[in-house]
Amino acid sequence: MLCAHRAVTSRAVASGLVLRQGVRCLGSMIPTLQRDADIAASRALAQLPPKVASFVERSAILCKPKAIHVCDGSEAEMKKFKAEMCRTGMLEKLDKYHECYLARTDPNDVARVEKKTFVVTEKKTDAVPEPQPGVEGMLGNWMSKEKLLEIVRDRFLGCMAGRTMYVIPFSMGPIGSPISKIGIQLTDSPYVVASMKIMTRMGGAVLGTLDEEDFVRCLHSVGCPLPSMHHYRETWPCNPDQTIIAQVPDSKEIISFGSGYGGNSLLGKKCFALRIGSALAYQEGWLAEHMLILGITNPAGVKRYIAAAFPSACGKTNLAMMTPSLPGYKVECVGDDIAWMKFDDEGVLRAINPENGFFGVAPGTSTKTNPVAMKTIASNTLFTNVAKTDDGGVFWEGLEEETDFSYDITSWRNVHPWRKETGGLAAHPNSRFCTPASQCPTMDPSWEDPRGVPISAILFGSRRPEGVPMVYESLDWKHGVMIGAAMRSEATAAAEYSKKEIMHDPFAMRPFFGYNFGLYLKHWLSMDEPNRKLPKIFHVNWFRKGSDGKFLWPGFGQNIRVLDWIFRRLDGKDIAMNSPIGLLPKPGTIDLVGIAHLNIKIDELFHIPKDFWQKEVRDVKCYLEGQLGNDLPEEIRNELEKLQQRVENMQ
Ligand code: GTP
Ligand code: SPV
Ligand code: MN
Repeated sequence: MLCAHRAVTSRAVASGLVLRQGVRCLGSMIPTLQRDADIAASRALAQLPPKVASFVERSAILCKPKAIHVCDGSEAEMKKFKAEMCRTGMLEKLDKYHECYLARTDPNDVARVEKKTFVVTEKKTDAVPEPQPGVEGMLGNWMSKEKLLEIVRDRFLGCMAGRTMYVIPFSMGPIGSPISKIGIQLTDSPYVVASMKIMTRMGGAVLGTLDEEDFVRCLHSVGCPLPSMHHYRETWPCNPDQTIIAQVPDSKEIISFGSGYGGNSLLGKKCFALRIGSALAYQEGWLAEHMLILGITNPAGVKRYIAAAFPSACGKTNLAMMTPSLPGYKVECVGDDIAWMKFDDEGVLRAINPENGFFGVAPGTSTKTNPVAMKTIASNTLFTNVAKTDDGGVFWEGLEEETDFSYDITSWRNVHPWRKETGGLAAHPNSRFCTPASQCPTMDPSWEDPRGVPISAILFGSRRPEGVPMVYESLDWKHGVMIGAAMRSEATAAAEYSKKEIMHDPFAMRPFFGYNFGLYLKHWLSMDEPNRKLPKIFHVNWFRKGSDGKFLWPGFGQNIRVLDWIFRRLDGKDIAMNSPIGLLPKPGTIDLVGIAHLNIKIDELFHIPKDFWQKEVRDVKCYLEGQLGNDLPEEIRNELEKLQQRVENMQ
């Protein structure tokens, strides 16, 4: 491990990556303005470690809040905040359940905004690859430090006027674990405070373990000083025209302005655990990935762990919480969105979930598709942009069969009574539940083990309506890395794309890379070292459609049939056969016992049309060569060439 670490670090330096160890430019994006005696004397600052106090003070002088509140993370504090939000109309209590609330956002602030998300580094190529001439780079947006400084001075000056600045100490990973990392988020949104309380380990206890030289500084504002000067939904302040989400790996800073929603504002999640996380992981020799982690126990009682990277809204939460339809199998959840993984001294890849809650897609979740999630969210849950029933319950598309329609419904856009025939969607397609992981009845006993759980397989998967089989296995590690690089998926409502186009989304990380994707690929390839037990890599697709436009596979709990095949492959069973794209299940080796009545078209699910794959390889090659130019590793180029040859030779 040590020696791999050194190799990675020296390569990082050689490649000119700006994450120089030992060089710190702390707080560099927050300008030093004239001291404010009132703020300096604030009692809030006195309780903080000096470097945290200094970060808060500088930020307060810039943002000019009316008060500063250091969150202790207690239940009493949360109760107070929620009551206050109910009073102002930001939250509505859902009387049908215990301690559940609903927030409705401004209709212009409903998802992550990828086009306004930037990685800020000294050199552009530290953050994003240099595309071939004439090609527009699609693998992240770069901004210079100078430009960000200008934006911070411009947008943040006085941006919290009339509002409280909340100081949120939080830990990604269990408090005190050697793998965990600490952040301090400043925000003027009480909704963000309540959400961070669920999603992270948050509060005063974190300060006790804080290393003053090593915490991530996160500054967030909804960008609406009071009295209000512009238009937004009164109960959901935001500033969509001025929104920016910037991460500065060099100084471990995150600066977010204008949005109160999801990954834009809960800065521990995508900004920290993935963008800053992946940059640190590169530097330190580990992996920060957009992956669920699950434990699976087979009928013989053997247990393994699997990590899976699917793009946003492509099924991670549902797979991590699945209720297996095959008798004797048990699936347990370690995490549903993010994995931090590192090879240990025995050469085993170990993974932790840095989060403490789920921020899950609501529509499609039901007792039929995901009973575990339904149990998890039955109390202490913050819902956003779902619809509400007149008896104080929630409603969204997918809950029709378990909803009493004698009560009227208020849609996410506040239309009451909402009617299906005329009202459009009741819930926004990216509406979410924010709920504590500890409430999930299938949490894995080891989910908080600081050593992490041992990973035996990595799955890549996405929404592919055409051409891509339900499961195939990579030939080896290099081929597997190429499969990750070649991922594409139908766009979803999790970001700002409105059409259902098929987009490239390497490793399900396209919106989340914290450094140059060419280096990321080399980093993945470098994991293949002697004495390591590399996980096997698979690709899965639950979303293939037939000629009638309907899904060919029932999905959800039935996906265990695919996990069962994968499990048996991990045991070395002879159930796979060669194909041009990788190893496919031999006929009859996917267990379909008990679902004959569903008339699954299994041949269609595994068909690999030559013309489709000829085009697929061409598109992927063109994309990766165009996007990465000289940064495309030779190994990946070779893998693509070999795939192309095999497809050309197909009958
Ligand atoms: P993010 O939280 O955005 O990262 O999404 P995710 O990857 O966790 O996706 P999630 O499990 O929330 O699923 C997104 C949508 O896909 C929901 O509407 C689900 O109901 C639906 N879905 C999940 N798994 C399946 C499946 O196996 N088959 C089908 N047809 N739909 C699925
Ligand atoms: C995703 O988009 O992948 C999510 C939701 O998990 S958000 O927190 O908004 O990023
Ligand atoms: Mn996600």
